[in-house]
Amino acid sequence: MSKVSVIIPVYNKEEYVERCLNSLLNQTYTNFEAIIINDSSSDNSGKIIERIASENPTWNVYSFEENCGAAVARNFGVRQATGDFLYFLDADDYLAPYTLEVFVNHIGENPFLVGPISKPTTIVQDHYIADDEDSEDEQEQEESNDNQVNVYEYRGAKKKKALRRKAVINILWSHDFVKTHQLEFDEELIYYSDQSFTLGAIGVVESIAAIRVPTYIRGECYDPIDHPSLRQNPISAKIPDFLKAYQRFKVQFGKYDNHIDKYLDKDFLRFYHRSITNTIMKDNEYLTIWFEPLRKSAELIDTKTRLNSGYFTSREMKALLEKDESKLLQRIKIRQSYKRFKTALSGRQAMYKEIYRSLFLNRPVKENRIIFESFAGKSYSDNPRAIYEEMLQDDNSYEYIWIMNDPSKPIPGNAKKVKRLSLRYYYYLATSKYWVINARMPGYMIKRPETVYLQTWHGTPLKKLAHDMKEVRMPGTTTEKYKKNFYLEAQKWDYLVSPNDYSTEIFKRAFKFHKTMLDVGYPRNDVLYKKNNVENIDEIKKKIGLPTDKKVILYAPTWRDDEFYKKGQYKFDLKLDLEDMKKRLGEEYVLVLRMHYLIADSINTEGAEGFVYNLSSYDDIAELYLASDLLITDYSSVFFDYANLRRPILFFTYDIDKYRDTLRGFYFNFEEVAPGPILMESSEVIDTIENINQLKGVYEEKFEAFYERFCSLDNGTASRQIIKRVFKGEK
Ligand code: C2G
Repeated sequence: MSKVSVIIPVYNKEEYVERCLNSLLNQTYTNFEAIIINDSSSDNSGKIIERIASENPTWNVYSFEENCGAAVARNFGVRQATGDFLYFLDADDYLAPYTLEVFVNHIGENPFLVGPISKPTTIVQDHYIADDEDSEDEQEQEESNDNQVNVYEYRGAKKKKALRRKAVINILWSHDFVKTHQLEFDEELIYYSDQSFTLGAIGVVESIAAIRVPTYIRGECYDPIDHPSLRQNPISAKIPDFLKAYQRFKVQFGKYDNHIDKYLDKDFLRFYHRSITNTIMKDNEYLTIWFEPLRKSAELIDTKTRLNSGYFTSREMKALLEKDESKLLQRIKIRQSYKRFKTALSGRQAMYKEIYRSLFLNRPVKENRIIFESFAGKSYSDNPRAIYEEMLQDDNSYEYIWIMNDPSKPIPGNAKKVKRLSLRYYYYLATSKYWVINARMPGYMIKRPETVYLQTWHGTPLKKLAHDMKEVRMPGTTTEKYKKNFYLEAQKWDYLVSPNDYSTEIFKRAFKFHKTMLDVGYPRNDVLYKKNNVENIDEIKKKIGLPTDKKVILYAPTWRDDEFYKKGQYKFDLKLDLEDMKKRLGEEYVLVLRMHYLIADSINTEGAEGFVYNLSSYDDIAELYLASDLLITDYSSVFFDYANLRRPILFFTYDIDKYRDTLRGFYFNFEEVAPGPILMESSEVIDTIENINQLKGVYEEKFEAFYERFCSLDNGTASRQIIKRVFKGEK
């Protein structure tokens, strides 16, 4: 039985390293030694490693006095290894239980065997069927084909495909092969040292063997802002290392292998286009810093490849060779303008964006112009609406702009209604002094230094927000992307409204927001204090079309991150039995259904006609709060606002375990804090409503504590206070 040496360098990975080591402990193949190199971590990684290793005699931990980097740590690991095979694993990644077994069983006579690097969302089987495992039942064999491991060979030109895989992880290496060819990591390199090892290997083999079963999961970085992984570092930090690597690899490997040489040139040109020139355009000073290494690199490119690299690129390479810095900059600019021009012609939105960037953003900012937008134009509602309507009370000379998906909708006052994503939308965004917005803006929106961005947000958080979420599982994004985009957005906010001290603390941390917090309560709740009387409520009911002689139940649940059609369009599976509800409560009540704005499903109300009012597209939920006698909700921030009315709240939380534990996580113990009953079945909800009068006494104490914690800032003056501070400059 061959022995594997698993080499794991660790530097400040306290949040990940336990998962990594546990996945090693769970290996079905047990003849391995773990070589863990603590590269002078300053966090708790060392302690975690020691604890786990102390229980496993074949695990060796080495601690460096000072931080030396992954290349040094791995080379050190290789020198300690006593196994027949070597395998590199990173501390923030982890393995399927069968990984080592699959590799050892399939490497055969190959000097190394390459496996794929999989995403954290990959479903890993808990076992695999070995090729030689004979199954008597043919049908079972058929079904298990998916789990079978095939070894693929890449030869000749196809070998290049393997070159694209730069990382050294998830490859089983014959130790003898590594020794014979003296493969090692270039300690001069920080980000690209893996390739010094892999290129050395690829250069000396005829063919490359690979398997495709998911074996190695690359963990996501939970904090790409303050604790980025190596890969997450800004591109400007990586560029000098890349250039250095290119120059070294050309001499070391390119000279001897034509495939590698060509690959390196192409890779350099791709990187030059994608990363180097874009970074230079953001800050021209980089050009001066990188000019010399860039020129040296250009000198190394194969002449034919350089001349065939396209009109723009070959001219830029020429300017480099001529040592003409300003000519190079000029040529990069010409290419980029051409590219922008081409992109602008690719579609209407692309054209608008280009006009926005090159024309509108150069127009003067209008001091008295204010933009309002609620839920990305979906409705005329929420905090922006409340602030706007309060401003209308004043006699002032502001020019109000409302961004809406449907500008034909009537709204009070003299605001200009502008269709979202129209050309005018871009114009007004570019030229308004103030933005009053309750959700995130598209990332391409540029906030000018003169613009004042008042972000009102849209709810007290129960479910974890932004950077407080460890992993983000939403369609169309990754944890890293989501958190980076969120960060860039929140950096643009000048003011952030907070409904209570509890939210203030969370917002600061979860949004990494350090500018002015307006902790004054929620503008959208002002109306709950101003209009909570019989006349106003009857007026609202009439406006909505609700009967005034019946009590109103409002059902307003939230959305589920994992139930969706596509980005921004979520499913909702109604678990309330409407027919039963109508039968038992219909005499006394009507039911208002109010789905979250991200829900795309239309709800089937068959069998409950006359009892159910679907007001999902009604603009402002605050009016529905006022019109209702009690609320049914789940994990929606709706209940924090509704509590201002001191009316009964029922929590219909049929999926609480999944929601709390696997989707988002909560900020507090929901069951303990909730100011009303937690119900799992539709029938329980109906039972509770039938006995609604008993509820008040039971929940009185909890309710008071809840009100004190979350509602005590609200008193009907939030909008007024915000206007004073943001628009009138008062303290
Ligand atoms: N909302 C609504 N109807 C619903 C649910 C929500 O009109 N059925 C409105 C409410 O104003 C609510 C807001 O949308 O406060 C936010 O909805 P949440 O369900 O709380 O969910 P989310 O949009 O994810 O925002 O910090 C708060 C969170 O970010 C929650």
